Amino acid sequence: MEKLKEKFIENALPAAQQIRELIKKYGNKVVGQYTLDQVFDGMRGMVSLITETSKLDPELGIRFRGYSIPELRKKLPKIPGGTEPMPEGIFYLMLIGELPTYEDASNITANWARRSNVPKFVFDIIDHFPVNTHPMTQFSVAIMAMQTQSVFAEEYREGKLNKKNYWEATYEDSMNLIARLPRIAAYIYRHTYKNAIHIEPKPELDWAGNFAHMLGYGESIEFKKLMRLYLTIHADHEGGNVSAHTTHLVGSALSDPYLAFSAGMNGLAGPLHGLANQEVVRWIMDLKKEVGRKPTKKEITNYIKKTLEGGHVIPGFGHAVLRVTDPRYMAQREFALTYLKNDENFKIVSLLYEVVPPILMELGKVKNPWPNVDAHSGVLLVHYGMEEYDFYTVLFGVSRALGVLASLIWDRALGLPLERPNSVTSEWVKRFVEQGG
Ligand code: HAX
Repeated sequence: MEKLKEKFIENALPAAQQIRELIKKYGNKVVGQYTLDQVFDGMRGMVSLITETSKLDPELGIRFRGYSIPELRKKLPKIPGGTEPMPEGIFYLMLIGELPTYEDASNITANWARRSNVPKFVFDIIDHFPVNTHPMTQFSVAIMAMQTQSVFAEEYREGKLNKKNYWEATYEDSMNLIARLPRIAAYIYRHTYKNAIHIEPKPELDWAGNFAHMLGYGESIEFKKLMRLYLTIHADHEGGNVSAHTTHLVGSALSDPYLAFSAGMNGLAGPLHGLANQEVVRWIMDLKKEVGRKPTKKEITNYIKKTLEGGHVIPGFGHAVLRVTDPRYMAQREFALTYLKNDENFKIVSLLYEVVPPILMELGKVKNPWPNVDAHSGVLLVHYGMEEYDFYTVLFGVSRALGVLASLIWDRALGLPLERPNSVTSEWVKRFVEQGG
């Protein structure tokens, strides 16, 4: 049996037992109360999900199994001579709950390389997309197409699955899926933007390094570093965000990981979620077109005001939970300060950091005026020549697979049930308040 699977059995199965005992003993404890506002406000702040892989603190930002991003940039394994963590390491941490050694991370590299063969019909399907098909649509369809390979779906249909083994078939599908995503994403990129000239994988490289290579940026050591950082920091943001929650919700119907993850990707493709990264760069480029390559603070202020007056949000700013600058933004800023300090787009991003928050604060309604992860990622990619903005959310999706699929394996190991909250009509609400609540 694979070492990673053994380790998961060692850690997750006793945890599942402990949780069952906890629920038996404390199942009737009141966790919290919620207001009518929250019911109409997208369930903000209601504790209603279990997600083991990470936890978001409004003031401190994301913690992966308790570790912050700056800590993980130091503590997660790196390739020999490398400076950024290997995404394989954060997957191990989220799945197992312990920091991996370099050997643990490189075992995952080899494991994913073994599983990375994408069936030809998936490429054929991508080949038939009109090139103006949004890359996220191609990505989601390609994931769905691979569903024919689902171990979970096949074993379930054949009656081979016992509830106790759901996690194992979910593990197999999730590992296969994660292993194949970089190839699929790179194929979509090259199909859409590089005249369908594809680049064969180099399985001897680490997962992120090989992805950078297949995209066509393998010559740049810095781009590979950026991919390792990018794919690590976008991996998870606890369970309530749209992509994580959707994957969990669809998975709760025992839809297999292909169905569940593809659904999650459709949520990530929304402009209030992952699509914001392409929106940010487009907005910055429009700003440059309108006022010139080196806008002043005053010109930026006017542009922001015009965007708001047009009834639009400022992309890359604000967050449903965070109340401080996103640590994922700061990690990318540190990267930029090291490698592209004089880049003109980075300078604009830095100016926006100074100019946007006071303007959003002045509106009086924005709960978090600070930049989020998407405010920064695009200009880093543009710096290395990746200027196809519509592709950016696919990169986010490849990374997000690590967190949401590790969570899905945990969902099945913990035996979490079908998700089915209660819903009411607004008529019901009116009667409820009229009768004194
Ligand atoms: N620009 C202008 N107005 C904003 C704003 C922004 N960046 N952020 C919030 N607001 C507005 C909201 O639209 C809302 O206005 P109305 O009451 O008129 O509807 C009001 O301020 C209160 O919103 P909030 O409670 O502060 O924020 P929400 O939890 O409702 O929304 C969002 C959080 C991230 C969706 C929001 O801040 C936003 O639209 N930001 C811009 C898009 C963006 O960057 N999205 C990516 C977020 C990170 C992520 O998920 N990445 O994948």
